[in-house]
Parts: sequence; structure tokens; C-alpha cells
Amino acid sequence: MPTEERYESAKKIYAKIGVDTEQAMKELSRIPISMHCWQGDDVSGFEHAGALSGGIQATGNYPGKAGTPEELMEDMDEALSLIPGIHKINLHASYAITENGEFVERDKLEPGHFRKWAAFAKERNLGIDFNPTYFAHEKASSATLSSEDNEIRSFWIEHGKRCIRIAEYFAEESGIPCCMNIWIPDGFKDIPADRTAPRARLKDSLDQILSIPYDKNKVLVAIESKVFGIGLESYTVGSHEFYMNYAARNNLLCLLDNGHYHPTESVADKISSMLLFSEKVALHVTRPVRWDSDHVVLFDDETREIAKEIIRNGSDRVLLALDFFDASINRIAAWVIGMRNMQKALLYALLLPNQKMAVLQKERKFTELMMLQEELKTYPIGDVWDYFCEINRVPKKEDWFQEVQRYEKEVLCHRGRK
Ligand code: RNT
Ligand code: ZN
Repeated sequence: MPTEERYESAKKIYAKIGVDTEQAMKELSRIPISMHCWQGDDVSGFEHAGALSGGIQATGNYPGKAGTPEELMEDMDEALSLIPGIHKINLHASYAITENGEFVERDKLEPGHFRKWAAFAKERNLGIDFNPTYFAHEKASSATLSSEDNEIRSFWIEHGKRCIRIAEYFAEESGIPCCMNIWIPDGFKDIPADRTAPRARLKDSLDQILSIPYDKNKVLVAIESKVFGIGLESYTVGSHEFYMNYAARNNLLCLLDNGHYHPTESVADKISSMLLFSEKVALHVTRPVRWDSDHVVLFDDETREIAKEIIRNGSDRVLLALDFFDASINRIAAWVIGMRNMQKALLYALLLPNQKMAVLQKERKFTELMMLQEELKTYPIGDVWDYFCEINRVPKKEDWFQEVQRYEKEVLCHRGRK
């Protein structure tokens, strides 16, 4: 049956429970997802100075990894051509594009080093999000913004300030606000003797970074907490409580990464509380398998639950980004699968009779609520999704994979192993 016919039939089925599929698709196409550049090269960046560090790890060595700005941009284009809608790209400071590839220290970075990225985004109508890079650097081997060494701490404070300038430049060039997210790996492998001093130093470092004047409508500063990292299992300076309080006091965005909490904690559950006290919240959607493993985002319960909260609380109040890095499979497919799954989860949430279910809860009709929630799982979302892909002129179902296979054969395989 043609896609349109299947869609028309699905439309009727949803209409029966009071769900408008047209409205759902309209809203879905208005939700930008920030696609992280670092899935394209296993978080390597272009400095070629050191290995990944900071307690995070990309595993696998699937051939064809992007090694240059041109290759990474080409790969991002390939991925974006298979994802419906208009999105944003998410960059790290370690992806600066310098003159002849010369090394520029992180405390010397300037907007000019990101001119090519700004042009790339502008040509494609994409917004840009940005992250200072506080890892994979010799000065990050022990600590960064919480360092007891004043010279090291100043270096990283200066990096943060420079990144605010770059974020502002991105916002000006693209005409779209830039979310600048600060994440640092600082912590201890074993039980600390003093939990307060490093946090006090981090607090002071953030105060200093944020003391520079910048346009708060253009740069939305976010701070990302974590529970632990590899080799940093016992204590993380930038914990959830630290940043939640810092963000509330200083009117910044709290960024919740669903790999950064204890395994049975639900980030979906946190969103409503955050939004009762802040105008907006930022997310890194990932898939933690037993630990903060950063697997590709699936169309699974956790992602759907997060999507429901985004839709129910207002998608314009959530800054949505993905954060995973799988080097064991085709990296472009990883992007496409993760992005499309996030969109499917959002569509799933948009196709729920949310008002009706809230009333059932209010009336404490829990049997009916459970029944309905379960029946809704087998409603024809796939027919709406295929139609959404069709009207957005991207391949439907698994059809996009042929293109990734062609690209792998004709482009990736000629890059050699890096
Ligand atoms: C690390 C954080 C952080 C990074 C990226 C590369 O645990 O999740 O967001 O993944 O900045
Ligand atoms: Zn993250």
C-alpha cells in the first residue's frame, strides 16, 4: 500500500482517540535536535595532540573515520541528508579549524578559528551549539577548573571566556542562539579528604568565566553534571547538586545527560521539576548501558519517556542535543539511527492523547490509564513516520541504509584506517 494511503488510514485511527496527526507532524518539524560532531570521529578533534581523556571512552575502530574538517563536514552532510527536518550542529572547541592546521592553544582560540564551521552552518540554515573542551589535553591530566594549581586553573578559565566569545560569534553568524555547555571531568579515583575545596574553586572559576559581558539572548550557558568517570569513580567535583544550585542562582541552564545519574534514576522524571523552577532545561540524550557508555540512542522506553516529558512540558523549553560516540559501527549510520530514533520518540509522544490520559490520572482511573498506555504502543506510528519522511524528502524505513552503504564503499573505504 502506498505511504499516503497508509497515512490516511493511520490518521483516522488517531483521530478516533482525539489525536491530530497533522498537528503532530507540524510540531515535530519544529523541534531542532543538536547533532554532535564528535560521533563522526570518536571525539578526536583536529588538534592531534593527545588521546581522549577525562574518564570518557570511545571503543571500536570501524574503518573510515573522518580525520580532517572536510571529511567530517562531508560526513555530517551525508547524515543530515537522511534525517528529516532542520536541526543544529554541536561543536567542541577541539574542532577549531586553524590556518594550515597549525596548533593553537585552547586559551588562545578565537572566533576566526571557527569561521569555516560558521559558514558551513549558515549555508545549510543550521544553528550551532558549542562546548569548551576540558579534556584530552596535557593541562587536563589532573584537574581543570577545580585545579589547585593556579596557573592551570587560569588557563582553563581563559579557555571558558574565549568559548563564550566563540559562542556569541556563532549566534551572530547563524542568527540562532547558541547553547554553550560546560562539562569538566574533574574528580578523584578514591575517597577524597576534602570535598569542599575543589568545589569552591570550581565555583570561583565559573564566576570568573561568566564575569565577562555577553549577550544572554544569544549565548545560553549550560552546565553539565556527572556522577562518575573512568578512573574518577569516587568523587566528581561538578556533581548534580553543585550545578543545579549554581544554575538556579546564576540563571543558567542545567544540562541533564541521562548517562550521568545512578542507573535507576530517571532523567525523564527530573524534567518537570526543573521546569517548575527554570524557564528552560538542556538535555544530552544518550544510552548508558550499565555505565555512562554513550551507546547510540534507540527507540526504547527511556528515550520515549524523555520525549513524553519534552512534549508535555513544551518542546520550546527544552534544548535537545544528543551525546554518544560509537566507533564500532558505521559512524554515519550511528548518527542517523540516533537522530531518527529521537524524532520517532518525539512523534510517539506527540501522537498520545496526553490531555485525556492526564484526566484519567486526575480521576484516579489507573486501570483504564494502564490499559490505554499499553494499547497505544501498537498504534500505527510507523505509518505516520514514513509519511513524515516522505514529505520531508528523506528515505523511509530502512531505505536510507543503502545510501550509507554506497557512501561507505565509495568514500569511507578510501580513507584508510586512522
Ligand atoms: C561526558 C559528557 C560530555 C561529553 C561531550 C564530548 O561524560 O557527557 O557531554 O560527552 O562533551
Ligand atoms: Zn553529555
